[in-house]
Amino acid sequence: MTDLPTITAFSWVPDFARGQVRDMVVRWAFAELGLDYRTELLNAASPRGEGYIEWHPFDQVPAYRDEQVEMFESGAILIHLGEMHGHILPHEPAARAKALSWTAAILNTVEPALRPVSLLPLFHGDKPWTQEAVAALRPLAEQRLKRVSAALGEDAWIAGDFSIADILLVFVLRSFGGDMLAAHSNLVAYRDRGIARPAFEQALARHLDDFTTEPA
Ligand SMILES: N[C@@H](CCC(=O)N[C@@H](CS)C(=O)NCC(=O)O)C(=O)O
Repeated sequence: MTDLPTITAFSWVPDFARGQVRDMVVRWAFAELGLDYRTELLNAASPRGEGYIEWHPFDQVPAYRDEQVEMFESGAILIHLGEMHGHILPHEPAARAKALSWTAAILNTVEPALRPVSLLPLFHGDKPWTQEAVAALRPLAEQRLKRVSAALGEDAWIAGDFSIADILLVFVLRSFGGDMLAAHSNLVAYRDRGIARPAFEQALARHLDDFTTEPA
């Protein structure tokens, strides 16, 4: 019998973060592929345990291991899964290049603009500078969403057939889009189409099931 691939996740996070931790995207990819995995559950209070930093240099989740490779960074893990198992990363060069371009853009261009607008009020809502900072950062986030909306148009998925780029984009829109998404009905429909996929629902159920401990 071969060992199942392993991904790391937390055994507890506060309620607001449940469904938003990034092991979600790896679980979703596995569910799309119809493949099984095992989880190694870590305490959300860092440091996570002896040796983990050698696996994940930033002490975060998810990390990933299979019989051949050990990895960290959810985007890299998704590319690896796509390369190993197809389906969620097209084989044909032009389609693959488009999916990979969007994968990088979502992580490097879209998410960094959206993230502070969504997270500053959550984590620094009590600070005197938060409102001003969010007001300053919001135009770039809105501009990025406008470009994503224009690129998607009336298509079902961002880069042709459903791919790892959609797993990441749906995750980012769902986690960080906030009230800015309402300006783009195609992005709202896109996010809802993504989270209506049976694989997303399976991944979410398993992610939530793994919260098995109380706060440290
Ligand atoms: N860029 C990383 C981000 C990973 C990340 O932010 N993980 C969070 C959970 S969503 C984490 O482990 N946070 C705890 C910490 O940073 O100490 C990825 O996509 O894998």
